[in-house]
This record gives sequence, C-alpha cells and structure tokens, in this order.
Amino acid sequence: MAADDRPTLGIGMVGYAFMGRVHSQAWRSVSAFFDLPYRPVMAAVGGRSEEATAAAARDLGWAAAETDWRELIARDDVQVVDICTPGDSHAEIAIAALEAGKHVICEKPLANTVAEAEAMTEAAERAASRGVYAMVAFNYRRVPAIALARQWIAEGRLGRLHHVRAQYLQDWIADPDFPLVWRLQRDKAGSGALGDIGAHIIDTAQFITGQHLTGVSALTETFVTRRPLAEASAGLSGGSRTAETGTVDVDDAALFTARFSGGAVGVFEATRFATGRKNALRIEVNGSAGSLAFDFEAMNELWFHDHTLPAAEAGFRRVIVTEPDHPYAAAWWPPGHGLGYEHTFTHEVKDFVEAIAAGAAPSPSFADGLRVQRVLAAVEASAADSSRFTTVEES
Ligand code: SOE
Repeated sequence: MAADDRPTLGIGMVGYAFMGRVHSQAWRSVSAFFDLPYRPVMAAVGGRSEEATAAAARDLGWAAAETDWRELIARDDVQVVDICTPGDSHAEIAIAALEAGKHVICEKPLANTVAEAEAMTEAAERAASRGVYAMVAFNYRRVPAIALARQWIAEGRLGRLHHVRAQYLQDWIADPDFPLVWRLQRDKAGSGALGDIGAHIIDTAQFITGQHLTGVSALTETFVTRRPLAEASAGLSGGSRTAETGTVDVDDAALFTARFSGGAVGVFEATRFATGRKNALRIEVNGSAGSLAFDFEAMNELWFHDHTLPAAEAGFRRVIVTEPDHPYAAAWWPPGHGLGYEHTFTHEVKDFVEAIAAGAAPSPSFADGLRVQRVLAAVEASAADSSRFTTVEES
C-alpha cells in the first residue's frame, strides 16, 4: 500500500443523529473520491449520553467519543469542529471552537436568532484573520445540477432575471399524531419549516442567481397546534410518543414573496405538509434569454429552456448532470449513473478542506448564513404583522 504522507486534519463532530450520520458518511468517503491536500481523520464524536455516543463512534467510524463538547474542542487531535446539533447550541459551540483556533463547519440554519448569527459571524471574522475558517452547511449548493445552474446564470445564459420560484416540500409531519420532535420546538429549532427547509431555498435562490433578497411579504401557518410528546431521541421518523401532548410553537408552513437585489421577484414556499412530496426542493428561474428548472427528487437533472431559439424549436430540455465536465461529477461514476443526497455533503467537506488548505474563506461563510438568518427574521416579522394582510370583502 502506498504511504499517505499528506498532513492530517483531525475532525471532531458534535451530534450524531441524522445530520451527524450524513456528515460522517461524507468524512468517511471524501478521501476515496477526491484528492485532498489534507487527509481528514475522524478523531472524535461528541454527544451527551456515554453509551449512545460510544455506539455512534463505533457505527459511524469515529476513533473516540466525548460526552462534553468542550473537551472535544480542546483535543489536540481535533483541528475542525463539525456542528450537527439543533440550532440552540450552534452559537455557543461555534464561537468556543473558533476562539480555540479550530475551523468550524456548522449545520443550517446558522443560528436560532439574528443576534446569535451576528455573534457567530463576528467570531468567524476574527478567526479568519488568524487563518481559522468557518462555513455554514447549506449542502444543496453542492448538488451538481444546482452548481451548474449557478454557472450558466453567471455566464449570462438566462439574460436578465425576472422570476424565481422556489419551493421546499416535504410531508413527514402531515400526520397530526406525529410527535413533537425538536424540529417542532422554537427553543431548539428557532422556527419550523421556515428555518429548517425555507433556509435552504433562500440560500439556493441567492446562490443560483447571484442576487440577494432585499424584502419579503409573508404568511405562516401552523396546521396542528398540539402533538404527542416525543421520546428524547425521536428524529425524523418520529420514534415513540407519549400519551401527553405539547404545543407546537413554530410554523408548519411558510409562504412569501420577495424582491431580489438585481430586480428579480420571487415566490417561496416551505412546508412539511405537502402530502406525497418527500424532499422536493424545487427552483425555477426565468430570464429574458431562457429558464432553468430543478427538482431535488430528480437531482441529477436540470431543465433548460433556451428562449433565443426559434419558438418552433424551443422548449424545456432535460440535461442529465453526470458528465465529467459537470461540477463534482468527474470524481464519481460513469455518465448517467447518478448521485444522491449524501454526495452533496461529501462535496461540501471537500470544498471546506480545500478552502482551509488554500487559506481562503470557505463558501457559504457565516456572513452568508447571517444573510439567510435576516431573511428568516424578516419573514417572521412580516407574517406577524396582520395589518399587511388584506382580508377579502364578503359579498
Ligand atoms: C428535515 O426537514 C430535513 O432533514 C432538514 O433538516 C435538512 O436540512 C434537509 O436536507 C432534509 O430535511
């Protein structure tokens, strides 16, 4: 076996549920597919329960387990802290890690409040001046088709952008008996569908168009206001529930219109009640010279309409985004064999490690995460302002 003389980069991950599992998969596989300047080493995973954290270390491939995230950050073999916990702990862990000189990759949304996101961004800016970097984990930027859409828009292939239509549709809480998991609790998650999945479409829309949202007009709705309490460890599959119920204090759905810095207008919808839609992150952009459309449920495809063609020939055509010339694709399988959800995280950690090695700020930065956080806050403020909602007169 050839010796691997690359310097190592020790990773310490906090949290081992759904996001921790998929981040672990990314760290485990990234070196096998991408030629990185550093060799990531899965040094330690952190969690509260000794038994469950030890089991996660064994199952997910981490060398050690820690039950206190402060000790995980302090370890000499940890140079990167990967935060996969609910939003209520992001700020504390990220700021402590950056101050300890550790690079940070943090799950989305960046924080539960704008104030926390601001403090995190300030800490990231201070750390960057010492060569220590931070990234917020908006993984869908690393879908090859989404990265390609950004390239084509930046090249001007859509001309002047007029419309952005973005949806993130899931249905995993449509059952009113689905328990009150942490993603349905404001103190843990910050908001409901808005922050959990709306944050992704806000980031994706800004990333693809190269424009940012300048204003919104919103409404939110909570369809099921009381739910059975969940067992402590319940995740997306619900797990077991108790006979007791609790109040849902977050939105089940968030809908808003928006203006973009470059003059485009947008319509956004985030819901976990779209029965039959499992992970439909969809975005369509219409410009003067053409349109692009994407749906994560067919994530290897990008639809392109070239409006400069004669009307008799034009129309949406499907591009299978698996060619070696497409973003990230050359590292994987032969054309047409396709990628899945997990690969977006592998691409994310690849780009993160490369940025650290290059001494360059990774993207999306904490400042980008803060920009999304400000949009989330604006949506909530707009939705709370009923004076802006015009009631239709009864005849
Ligand atoms: C649940 O809605 C969830 O796991 C989100 O939290 C993730 O960010 C998204 O990628 C998939 O759905």
